[in-house]
Amino acid sequence: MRFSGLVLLASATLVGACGGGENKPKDTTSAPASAANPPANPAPAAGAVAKIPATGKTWEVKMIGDDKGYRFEPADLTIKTGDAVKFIMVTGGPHNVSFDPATTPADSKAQLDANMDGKSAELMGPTLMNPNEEYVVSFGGVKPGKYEFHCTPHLAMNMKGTITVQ
Ligand SMILES: [Cu+2]
Repeated sequence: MRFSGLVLLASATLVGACGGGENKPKDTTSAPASAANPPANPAPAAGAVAKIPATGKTWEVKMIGDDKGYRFEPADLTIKTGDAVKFIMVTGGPHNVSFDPATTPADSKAQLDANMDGKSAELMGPTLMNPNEEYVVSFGGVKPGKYEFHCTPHLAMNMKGTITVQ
């Protein structure tokens, strides 16, 4: 099977040379100096933090709810800066992973938040409903410290864990 390259040339040459008669507006009032239009500012806000992808190992944490209770397995994990943690929905959802803004180390809070895709709120990952759904959090640029997390729907059932970054 062979494809011959099909090149679509969209030649958008506008031939509308409109040299129409000059229709000067009557100059009865002098045009006011143009109001200062605020320039569009596409630049990100100062202090914005960009996501830093993981470069190290990817660890796995299962999210489980069964007759033994609701839990992360393992609940406590030690990783290195630049690793990633993959949360896997196994049973008993919906689950999520939510870091507590009050306990997350201040010097890495913005970075961790920036590293989380599809957040529902600050430091709160999306809700995983179905078995084998995954949510990966990069710890790129996240400094050493202890990061406490929980599952929002099952916080009252003590579905909590910690990630220690070395
Ligand atoms: Cu849960």
